[in-house]
Amino acid sequence: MKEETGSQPKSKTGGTGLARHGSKNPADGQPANAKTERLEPFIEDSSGQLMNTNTGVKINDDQNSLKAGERGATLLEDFILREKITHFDHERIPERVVHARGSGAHGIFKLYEPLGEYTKAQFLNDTSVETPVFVRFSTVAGSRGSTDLARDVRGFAVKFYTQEGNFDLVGNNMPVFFIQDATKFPDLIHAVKPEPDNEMPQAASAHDTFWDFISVMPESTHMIMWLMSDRAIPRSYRMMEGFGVHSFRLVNAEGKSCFVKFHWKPLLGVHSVAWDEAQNISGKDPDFHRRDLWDAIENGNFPEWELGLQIVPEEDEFKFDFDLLDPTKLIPEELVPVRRVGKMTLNRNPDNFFAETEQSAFHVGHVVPGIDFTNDPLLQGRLFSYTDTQLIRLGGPNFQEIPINRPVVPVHNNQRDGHMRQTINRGKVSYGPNSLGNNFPVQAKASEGGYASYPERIDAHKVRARSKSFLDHFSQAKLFFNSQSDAEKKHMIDAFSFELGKVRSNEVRERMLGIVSMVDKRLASEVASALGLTVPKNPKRPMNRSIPADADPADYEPVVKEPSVPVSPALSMATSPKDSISTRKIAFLAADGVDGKSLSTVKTALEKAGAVVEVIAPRQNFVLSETKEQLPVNHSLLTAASVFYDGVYVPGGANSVAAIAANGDAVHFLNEAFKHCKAIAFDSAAIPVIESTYFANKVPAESTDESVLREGIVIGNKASTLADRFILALAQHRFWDREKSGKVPA
Ligand code: HDE
Repeated sequence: MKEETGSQPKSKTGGTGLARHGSKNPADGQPANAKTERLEPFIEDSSGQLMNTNTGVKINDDQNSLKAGERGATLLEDFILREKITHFDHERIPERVVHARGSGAHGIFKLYEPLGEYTKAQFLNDTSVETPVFVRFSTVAGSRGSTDLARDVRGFAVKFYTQEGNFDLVGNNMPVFFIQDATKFPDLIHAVKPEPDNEMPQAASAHDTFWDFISVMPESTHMIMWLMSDRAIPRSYRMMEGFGVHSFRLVNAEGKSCFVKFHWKPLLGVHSVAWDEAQNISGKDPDFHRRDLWDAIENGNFPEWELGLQIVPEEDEFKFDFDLLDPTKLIPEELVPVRRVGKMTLNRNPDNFFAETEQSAFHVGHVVPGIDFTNDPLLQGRLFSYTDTQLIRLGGPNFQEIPINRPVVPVHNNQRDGHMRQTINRGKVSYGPNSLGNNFPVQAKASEGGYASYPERIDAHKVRARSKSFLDHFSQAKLFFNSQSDAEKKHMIDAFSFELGKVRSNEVRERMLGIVSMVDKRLASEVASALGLTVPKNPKRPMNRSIPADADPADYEPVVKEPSVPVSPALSMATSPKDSISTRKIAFLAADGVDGKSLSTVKTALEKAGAVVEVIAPRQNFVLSETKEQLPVNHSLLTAASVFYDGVYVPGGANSVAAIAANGDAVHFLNEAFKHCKAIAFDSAAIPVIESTYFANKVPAESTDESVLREGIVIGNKASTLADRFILALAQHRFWDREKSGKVPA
């Protein structure tokens, strides 16, 4: 059939690739590894192959260029050398202007219940379908090679390859944004990127231009609270929430529409690291999140999220005391609960970072019938930006033909040619209407799945203006701050103190203190005291320079009001479930002479509970147990660091204990784990190690369940009981109360 020769490649199995992609593995009922069939025609595997050029000529000597004599000049004639070097010279493409640093993974999405009441999107109606997905997580500000652990927003972009075309949910790990109008985005990004004169600092918001901009943009206040919270330093991509941010529309088969906010809820809970830890990780393993995601998938610990929807009936648009179209606002879960409608499982790492992760092109405008937009002015601007940016980054208009971006359905339209066109369109007809091609490809009726935009009525003046309903900049910032636990609040005070501490302009710092005082007086005064400044007396009118030239500033005066609900527990990570240690990484510190039983009983128990145990010793390869058995070692104290782990255990064995107690790196390891509020366990025989730590006086002579839940430190002489208590402690993630007693000088 001529019309079937669209851009969708045929797989080796003859289908269009994804028909069996991600199907269940009947043996264990688990989702099968996201299959590569969709990408099969593009996969190159060199094993067992002879080397050849890009034109297919076999290469005889890949070690020497063609020369005039052994010591002679290289000849221009050497087409093999020129091809190789030319290709190499052009290996890099421009990195993304934002979200340059990222990591991707394949997976599947499975729906729990049909949602026909709200949307006609097929993949949200058919519970028997497993929709393949590709997900890319990212930071925003840093370059492609920057650290994963920067204090930053994380991108959370999901491409669903549905049978009705690709749907991209291009979200973040925070539910709101810095600005209300797309036109301010280039300014925001210029302010946060390294400063243009000296290109510093890399992947950091702690500098003058960022805070200068924020200090005259009160609309950023809510987002700044999120950015200064621990949400900006996640423990893992696998432990982050995701948010579509804007209000979108769902439209059902009858054409009825409702508003929707999209959420991703991680099944491992939402967890973060400590700021000092983040900075350490940035030095010791800048690929920490990338490695964590990769390793988890390689080990079969497939990360999972539930898709959540907050649905607001169309008629309730004005029911809230904030504007649903304002992207600096969230809908508190207490007002509209999040309904969990399906699950995403990431189960396959990419084969090739560049071809898949780097070349993936997400676009908030990639929607399918049943999903539509609202007039959120930030969303509207994004609808332009994402295609535009690919034209330079991926080099032309055919980026949708790159394997990772292709839909799973064949493409038939009259678009032709262009840079690097892959599709070979047959026939003479590339226009419509036509008669020579029987008018094919023909438009699809709505009943045939044709996309019809929601016919929202708009009757308005053409103006450049900000809606008055967008002027409340502080109420939800307050809601966020008030909903945090004491430890989370303390971390925010520290984060503001650090970030503004790195700013050199006192004017900027003071303006920021004024803005922060609109959120919480104590927050402002504690930050002011860390900066050696005072909170401005009359911060009622934070300076707002985001005002049109001819506007009356009174029209842009922020509205000061209280939040719709006083607190929202869902905004705090302290309320995240703490009942599992699945995939947590635990370090065991051991040396020659370790008590093999004390090590293996606890190891087996932790692994049974889903944790990953690594043995760390003064040297690589192995330690000898008390009974001279060789026990494998994963890392030496030189290549490992406490910041890579969620907890530490010191097994018994007199010689091992003595060696660990006398080893400065091992003691530092423990002190640092204590400082970062992690669960720590000791075999009772490891008392000499305890004595060489800073926190010796915090370790109870004997543990009880209560002491463990309070202190996070476990000691015991019965390995099985000790393991149970250690599991209890590890599941709490962190014991932030330790910070109250002053910092450990680790
Ligand atoms: Fe983006 N954004 N953005 N953004 N965004 C890009 O597209 C843009 C915004 C988000 O893993 C760019 O392909 C504008 C909000 C993610 O490949 C670019 C505005 C949210 C990613 C772009 C926004 C996002 C991007 C850069 C304001 C959360 C990474 C490279 C109107 C809901 C996707 C690219 C990936 C990437 C523009 C605001 C999320 C330039 C103009 C709000 C996760 O097109």
